[in-house]
Amino acid sequence: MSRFVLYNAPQSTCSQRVRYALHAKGMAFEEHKLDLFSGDQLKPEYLAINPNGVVPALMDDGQPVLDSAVILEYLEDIAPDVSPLRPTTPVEVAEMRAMMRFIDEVPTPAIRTPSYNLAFLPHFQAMSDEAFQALCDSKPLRREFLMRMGKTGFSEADMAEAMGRLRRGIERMSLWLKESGGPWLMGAQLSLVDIAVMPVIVRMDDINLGHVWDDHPEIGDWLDRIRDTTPFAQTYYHGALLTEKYPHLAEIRAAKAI
Ligand SMILES: N[C@@H](CCC(=O)N[C@@H](CS)C(=O)NCC(=O)O)C(=O)O
Repeated sequence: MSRFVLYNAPQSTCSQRVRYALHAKGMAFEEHKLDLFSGDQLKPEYLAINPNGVVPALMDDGQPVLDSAVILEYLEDIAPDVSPLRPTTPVEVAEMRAMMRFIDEVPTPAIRTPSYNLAFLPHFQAMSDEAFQALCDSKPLRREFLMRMGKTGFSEADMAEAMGRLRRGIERMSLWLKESGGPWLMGAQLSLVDIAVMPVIVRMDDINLGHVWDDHPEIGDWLDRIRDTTPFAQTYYHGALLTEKYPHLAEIRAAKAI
């Protein structure tokens, strides 16, 4: 059995961060794919690993390490010299962590709203009110989020708020690229900041929200650049994009490309 076991889901943005970092650092791992719509993340055996009932969870020799941003830092802590993804001076590390906090406060939670409205909602619409409420109640981390969505989806106001946050995320990335001189968000080296925000940008592009950076071509260039890295293809295997699972999103995307 491998030292590292990753409990995750192909399309989960938080899982994609961790898959990318593991591949970038050349760490072999055993992957367990959970079906989030069948409730694998809420089964007692998984809750014993992660009481928050979300993916990812990384097991290191049987010891659970939880939360994608924590896991990214953990991988650096245990293998700082293998393909480093963190700067070395305390000031730069503090700067990197502040950037990651911004990502986790602003764009990362915001991407869930359009993802649910545009892709995941049908999974809930056929449920009875009682079954839906029971599902909400069973989620340690996402109870209120799901209740706010309800069976009819997030309101226009919620969508507008999420789009505003995503826009602010794009503007901040653009500023970081300008300040650091690129090509990565902290300058010459790809870092945990790039990995932390990557799934949000890939998801925006996937669900046809790439127009948000029409006025910021440097974001499109950054996306092309990270797509060209070797760990990207290993992370985004078939089934990791929503357009690969939800045909209606692929149709919208194809229509826009004409
Ligand atoms: N802060 C946590 C959030 C994890 C999270 O929200 N995971 C989502 C997938 S990206 C999940 O497992 N959702 C399952 C659910 O809502 O039931 C992390 O970064 O690991």
